[in-house]
Amino acid sequence: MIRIQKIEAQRLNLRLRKTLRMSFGEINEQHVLLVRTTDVDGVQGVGEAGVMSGPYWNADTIEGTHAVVTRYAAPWLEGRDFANLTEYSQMLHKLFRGNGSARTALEMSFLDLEGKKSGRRAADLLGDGARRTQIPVGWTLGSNDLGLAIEDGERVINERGHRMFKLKVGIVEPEKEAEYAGAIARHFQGRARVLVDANQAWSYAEARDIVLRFQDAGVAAIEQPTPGHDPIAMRRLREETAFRIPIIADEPLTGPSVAKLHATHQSATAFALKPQRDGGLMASLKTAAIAQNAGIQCYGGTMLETSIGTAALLALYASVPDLSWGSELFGPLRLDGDTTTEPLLIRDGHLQLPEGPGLGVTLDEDRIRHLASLS
Ligand code: MUC
Ligand code: MG
Repeated sequence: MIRIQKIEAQRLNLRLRKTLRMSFGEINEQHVLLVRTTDVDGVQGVGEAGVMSGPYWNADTIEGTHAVVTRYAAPWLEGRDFANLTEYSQMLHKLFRGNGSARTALEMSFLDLEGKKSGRRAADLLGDGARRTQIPVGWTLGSNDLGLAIEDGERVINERGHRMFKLKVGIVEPEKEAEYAGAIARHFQGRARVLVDANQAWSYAEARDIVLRFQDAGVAAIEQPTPGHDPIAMRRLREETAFRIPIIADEPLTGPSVAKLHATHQSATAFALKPQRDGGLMASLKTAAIAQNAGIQCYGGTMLETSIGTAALLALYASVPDLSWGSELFGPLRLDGDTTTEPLLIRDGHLQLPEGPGLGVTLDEDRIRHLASLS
């Protein structure tokens, strides 16, 4: 039994090393809420949620996330006993609705605490325990200068051995983007596969033609080409255009019940997992189980976490039944600052599961203080 003494939240402000362009606009900032949960024995667990600037990718804001943790959750959790993360997560569902970012940061910090108390790795406390000790991690290439993107791709293959590149599309004319993606796919053929992510850019009518262009360009998969709220329309698009290119669902998967609907209608080949969007770590585990039962593959998504959140997602993705599409856990490499003393290790294109209990990371309080002082 773990009795919670105190839950504290701290806001950190980071910048992206390079502008992230998506179909809906440019992102340069990452706002992080660090959550620390301390039990009556003085053991502390840590978690985080990151919001890319404002409520642009989804509805969450850093201010709302902070308010939910400190005002609507902490006072009801402090002083209470919980046997495990499952019980803790059930309590969070009684306390507030939605707010996947707040739920994720709270669950992560409880998971880290539970691991530290029991001497077990976070990955062993999730689902049926760790199924992998490393997971593939991709890298995003720039979408507007082919020469630079190829140079960057060669550099990171050399340095870290990535075997998957992601390109953001839905930003300029689709014809140009398909041509660009094709040039990258051809250049790295046999060494790295190329995924494109349209972040819901195109209407269904537009997508019919566009998706086929990316298929012909040799792209390995396309993430969220259309607005995702209608699983039947997503399925119809796949059937009517008879395209073979795998579709990864992302933005619409806002929880296990929605994931169930998408699974029933077979709206996608794969589901991107993202606890902040799924509604927490436990919700992501449920989404992964729903995918497995429906023969849908999984992809380990990111919301650009620092090394704390990345370690938690690594534990989650190490424990899910399927991870056919690998992951995009490159948050710490894209952020101008970090929260831990040591970076997570990437070896031969694979992020390595740390050995230590809980999330297996050590906080760097000086770096955290610095990030908290930035506006
Ligand atoms: C997404 O998949 O839409 C965060 C980082 C990134 O590359 O994309 C976003 C999330
Ligand atoms: Mg996406």
